[in-house]
Amino acid sequence: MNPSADRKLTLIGAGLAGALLATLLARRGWSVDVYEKRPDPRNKGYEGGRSINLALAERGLDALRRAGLQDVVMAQAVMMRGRLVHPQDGGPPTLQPYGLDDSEVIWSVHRGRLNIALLDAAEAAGARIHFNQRLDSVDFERRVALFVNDHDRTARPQPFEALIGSDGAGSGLREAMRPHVALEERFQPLGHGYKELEIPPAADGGFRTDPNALHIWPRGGYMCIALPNTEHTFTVTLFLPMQGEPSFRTLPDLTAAREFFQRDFTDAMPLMPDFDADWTNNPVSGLGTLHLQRWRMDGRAVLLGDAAHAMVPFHGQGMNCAFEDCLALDRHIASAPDFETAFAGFEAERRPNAEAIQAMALENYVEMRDSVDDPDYLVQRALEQALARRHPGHFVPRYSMVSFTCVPYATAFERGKLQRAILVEATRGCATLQDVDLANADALVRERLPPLPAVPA
Ligand code: FAD
Ligand code: 8RB
Repeated sequence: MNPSADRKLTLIGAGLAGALLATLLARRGWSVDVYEKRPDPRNKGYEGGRSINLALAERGLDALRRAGLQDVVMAQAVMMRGRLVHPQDGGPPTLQPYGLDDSEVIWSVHRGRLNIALLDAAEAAGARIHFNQRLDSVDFERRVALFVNDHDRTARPQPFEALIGSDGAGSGLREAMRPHVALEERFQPLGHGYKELEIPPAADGGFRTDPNALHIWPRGGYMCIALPNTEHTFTVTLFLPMQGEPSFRTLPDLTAAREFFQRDFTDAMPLMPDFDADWTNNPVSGLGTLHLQRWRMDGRAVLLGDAAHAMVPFHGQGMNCAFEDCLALDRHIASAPDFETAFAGFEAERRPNAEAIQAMALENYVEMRDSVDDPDYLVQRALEQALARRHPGHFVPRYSMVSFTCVPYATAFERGKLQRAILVEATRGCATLQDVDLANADALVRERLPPLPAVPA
């Protein structure tokens, strides 16, 4: 479709996906209005909350690059080379590199600053962002959306041509679509929740522990992680079952929480002088996967990002996937003859990929919390790295396909299964990599794995 001044697009939500998509569409010449329920984060007095960081990987970086935002974002990113695994006995942590070298790393970025950079870019491209405007309801018959300002309780009806739901996991557009479309919505709760804590800077202002890693304290049924911030702090997240032993339920008070941390996260405790305040003030939040069989209502509405496919956090791909959605939807809108065709093409392309990353994210929780110090896992991982070096562009570890390439998630998921079978088979009965018959493993790779298809630019 060729954009024209009288063909406007209405986006709901100016979060990470909404702000990026607004930039892409406005640059193509579409007339773009974005309605965001919260106030403008660029206004003074808005910030002051906790500093929350996100892991940015190649898919997200690729989208930012295409939007011309790489430099501004990367100027404030902290490199994470691998997992730094902290053992239970308090012994020294060990680094498991994510990739083969420093070109294969992930980046910790500040959510608030990233969102602001995206909002600035969207407005510079010509998009209009309306803050304090929550989508309340939609008259799809007459194509009018009702927005409410939650501060002064005023309501504004707005005519629209097509609505794009980038309004996150609690999407108001999804709710408005529900009575009209069989979305076949299913929320799969994880049964585990999370709580955020902080490691502040050291007395000399520096980092209290290694900044160039994603720290993991794996404890079998649960874990802590920590990501670095440019302010020399770390955001620590405890992931724990909601019920059972131990669980958020069995840590009813600060004394129980402190004992639990002293016992299980011994080396982390001295890094968190504000533990008591953080534990008391920060909420426990739930986690889960949102499955939808339909993301659209003919040419009138479409969902993307968390609104369409919220996932558990354990692959650090929610934002990366949402950004990839933005590139895809922009491309479909540009090439299809009408919105209905564009939205259908978008959903057909992205839904299988969203399902694949949702499944891989669930699997990565078990990998992170349980198997990272398991002997079988370690020998398989050693072989995986050996095969990755021996068969570049052919045997690519699943983590690498997900984090360092834009190979479709569904392809990464399928090839990951074939590769896993090779690793299990070739390491059977082997305690170390020296015991593995590499010639046999090479033969299995050539026999079972077709070369990895190139991803078009
Ligand atoms: P959001 O970014 O949530 O944006 C939705 C926007 O819509 C918000 O601004 C909201 O105010 C607005 N909105 C909601 N309802 C309405 C309404 N009715 N009307 C108008 N506006 C509305 N992903 C990664 O890739 N890597 C990570 O390391 C990572 N870490 C995370 C850490 C935390 C603590 C959390 C919570 C998430 C993390 N994620 C991470 C996931 C990532 O944040 C999301 O997947 C991503 O933000 C999805 O983008 P979105 O635009 O779809 O939704
Ligand atoms: N949402 C991440 C990874 C994979 C790390 C690995 C994992 C916190 C909420 Cl849990 C997690 C990863 O396999 O070694 N990369 O990036 C980010 C993660 O959690 C983020 C910070 C998070 N997301 C609600 C909390």
